[in-house]
Amino acid sequence: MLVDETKFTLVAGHGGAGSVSFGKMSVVGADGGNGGVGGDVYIRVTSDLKALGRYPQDNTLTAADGEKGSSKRMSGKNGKDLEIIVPIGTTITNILTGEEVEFNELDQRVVICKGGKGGWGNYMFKSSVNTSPTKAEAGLAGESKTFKVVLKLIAQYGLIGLPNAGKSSILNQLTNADAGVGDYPFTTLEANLGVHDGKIIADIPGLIEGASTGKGLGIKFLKHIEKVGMLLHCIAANSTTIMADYQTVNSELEKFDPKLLKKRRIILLTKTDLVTAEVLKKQIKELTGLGFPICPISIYDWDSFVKLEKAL
Ligand SMILES: Nc1nc2c(ncn2[C@@H]2O[C@H](COP(=O)(O)OP(=O)(O)OP(=O)(O)O)[C@@H](O)[C@H]2O)c(=O)[nH]1
Ligand SMILES: [Mg+2]
Repeated sequence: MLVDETKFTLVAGHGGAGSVSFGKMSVVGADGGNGGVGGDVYIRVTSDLKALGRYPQDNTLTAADGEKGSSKRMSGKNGKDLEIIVPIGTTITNILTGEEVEFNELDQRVVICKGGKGGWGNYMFKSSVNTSPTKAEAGLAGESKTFKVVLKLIAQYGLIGLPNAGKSSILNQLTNADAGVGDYPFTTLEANLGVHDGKIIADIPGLIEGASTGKGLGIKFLKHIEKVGMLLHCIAANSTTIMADYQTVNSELEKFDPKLLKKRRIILLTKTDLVTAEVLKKQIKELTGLGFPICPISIYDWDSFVKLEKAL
């Protein structure tokens, strides 16, 4: 399942304690080393949309603590860093401060919680007047922050439409994706991504009437559309109600957020091989009134994809 929301607490490692130690020969005096620095917590950005699945709600993820210092002025080992992997398009919000960080760049890697400083060993407190101090510091705690984590898809193009309109078939034709295709509604339960000419295309599960209020799979994915550059609105040509099909999806977009209607859009009139040239002509005329470019397409017509690629 695509996890697109979670909450986690990230804790950087605690600094190691400084050591109290004395060299065997009295002339050496204090020789306790410093504690190691606690591990940092990093966030790294991946193209794997399912990455949040490894962080169940309310988990606490901790980097390793720094180790204690030891005799002969030996510093403790620094704690190992922890790397959290989030999909591109993830926003994290610090629950306490409200501070937000957006991750919109592949392979971006940032420190999100700094590890605690290691404590000084007694060697560091040595002076000409006191060669045998018994004092050493405890390490400091690492930063700890709780984040709300929300993923919104980032894609240049988003395929939308009623269930069964042919969205996944188009994604598969245009890109390297291998999305499931089936002759029944809701074949696609999670968004699929493909890359065409360096641009990301998202295949968004079918929207039905009531999607904006949670019917079907819609609402989970409508919010993803906010971050999509251009909509590729698929309408099946073999439907006898193409205008109503258009309106259903359009009004769900509007109800969810009227700003979605301002997005650039191309209408893909799909499965054109299933209708006669005469019917197709009539449909194109009907849809022209909507004011969007119209692109008739069929997975059995190579030329139609060449035209679509040009349009993109
Ligand atoms: N004849 C014909 N059939 C098509 C065409 N494109 C898709 N289909 C068929 O239509 C059915 C639905 O296609 P999908 O690509 O799964 O449709 P979808 O819009 O992704 O459907 P959901 O994921 O359920 O929302 C499948 O049986 C496809 O083989 C086309 O151009 N011509
Ligand atoms: Mg599909």
